[in-house]
Amino acid sequence: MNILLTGFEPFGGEAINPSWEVARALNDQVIAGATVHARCLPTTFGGAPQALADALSIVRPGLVIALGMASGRSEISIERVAVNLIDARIADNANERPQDLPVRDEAPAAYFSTLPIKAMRDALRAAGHPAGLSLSAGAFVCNQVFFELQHQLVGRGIPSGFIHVPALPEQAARVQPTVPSMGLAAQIDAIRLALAVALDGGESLARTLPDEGAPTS
Ligand code: PCA
Repeated sequence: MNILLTGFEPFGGEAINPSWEVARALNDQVIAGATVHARCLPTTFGGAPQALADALSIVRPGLVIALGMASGRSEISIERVAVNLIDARIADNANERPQDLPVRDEAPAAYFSTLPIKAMRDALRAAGHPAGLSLSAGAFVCNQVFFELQHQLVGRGIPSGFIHVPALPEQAARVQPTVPSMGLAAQIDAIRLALAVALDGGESLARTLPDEGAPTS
């Protein structure tokens, strides 16, 4: 079984995006018998949906988690809902700033994550990772990709959803006042565990973790 794990290229003037650093660190890892395929999506409204569609058709995943960075969040943020709205607060990497538009015409107002989000949150917390559920993935490219992901997979029975990760310490250190941050190693451990729980449908951690090296922190 293949897992598609996406991250984003840096945006908003940053030189690094932890979402891609986490995804690329997990690329080719085998988790509970499933292989992680990492893909980096462009942080552009014009390019991200097609890049996602291409990744889905090449990887043919049985599980998809898209990652993005949310500066200012203090925990691993498991998103519950994607909304059919684009309202960019800043310019994307193509210098576009679309506002008050639907992600897709003639699509529902929102889609829910189809991941076992509460089991994921509980497992992350039990393993010592700050984690929570979020009711908004924003209205920028991350929400667009989350909405596209749920739309493209509707009715396919493939669990999919979105997780926002905090800024890295080195990013937080450059902002005054500083924003919350989480080190890359902890983010990687947390997302590896999130994938294991998602694969398992959240039923039994004991069955999925032993061979794959549960996070030690
Ligand atoms: N975060 C942005 C887009 C890319 C990313 O990593 C967002 O939250 O929309």
